[in-house]
Amino acid sequence: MKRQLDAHAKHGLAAGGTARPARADWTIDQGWSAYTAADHATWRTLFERQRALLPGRACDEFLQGMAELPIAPDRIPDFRALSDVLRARTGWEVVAVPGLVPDEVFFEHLAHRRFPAGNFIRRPEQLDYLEEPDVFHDVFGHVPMLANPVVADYLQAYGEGGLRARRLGTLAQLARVYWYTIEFGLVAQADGLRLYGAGIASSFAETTFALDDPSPHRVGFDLARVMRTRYRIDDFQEVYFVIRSFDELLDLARVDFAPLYAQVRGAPEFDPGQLAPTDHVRHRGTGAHHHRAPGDPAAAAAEPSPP
Ligand code: HBI
Ligand code: FE
Repeated sequence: MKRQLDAHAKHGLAAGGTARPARADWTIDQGWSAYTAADHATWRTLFERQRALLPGRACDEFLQGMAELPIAPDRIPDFRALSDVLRARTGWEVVAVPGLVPDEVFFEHLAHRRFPAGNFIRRPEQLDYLEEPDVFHDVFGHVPMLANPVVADYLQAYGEGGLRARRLGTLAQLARVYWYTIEFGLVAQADGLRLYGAGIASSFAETTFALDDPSPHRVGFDLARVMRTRYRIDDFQEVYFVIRSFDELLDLARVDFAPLYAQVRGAPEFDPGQLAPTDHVRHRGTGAHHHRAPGDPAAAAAEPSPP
């Protein structure tokens, strides 16, 4: 199964134990001039195939952010130029990191409106498979939404909430909220469902799977429900949660999670493909993608196609 694994795939393994960063906050220089022509060509390939899919699938805010920021097909963006524009819009900047960083370092950056982005780009043979977030996932997937004031505040609140959740022992619950919003969120627009999650927006195969495929459930977002829902890191999601508008994220940035953690603690968890009786089900998935038998010829057809 080829797919883009996200940051959380190696949750906790980020620091590795061996690597000792030169700077305490794990930032490095992007090293923009060290990118090769092949690196820029990989960026272009990834960019062009997403660009063809996103109109009508990415939410208006994503497309607007992309249009306003210096993110273009011809080259990997220079984080300094990108940060100059982003800072003027929402006070965020993009800083370079070598890959996954420890949770507390990640949260500390977000809490200060710094988005840590991998400076490396995947190899050409890895267009659809990646274990750590690279510059395409981080910049193409995440940064356009950071030009939106609501998402900008929400992500900062997530960073602050992450530091609290570490102390409370509720990191797993908080990480699910991040996963099902910032990474794999859908939003209902006037003309239908659109993606805003970076894990979808940066994945060629999941872009169509999340929106067009009958297999996954699409369920109205509910905070306590999401906190109780496990997620897949090795395949497409079995369920996508749909916000009605970005005002719902704005509420999330303000709500005190502590009473919710108490409510959720001890409550049964949901498997990714399981529906709850109280769900607002927008689309009941067939589950065909995840339930197919290995070697089933129909399954092969359901595989994401290579680039
Ligand atoms: N580091 N660079 C990077 N990017 C992430 O998305 C990231 C991370 N470290 C930890 C982490 N994500 C998650 O495990 C937390 O959101 C829970
Ligand atoms: Fe991500």
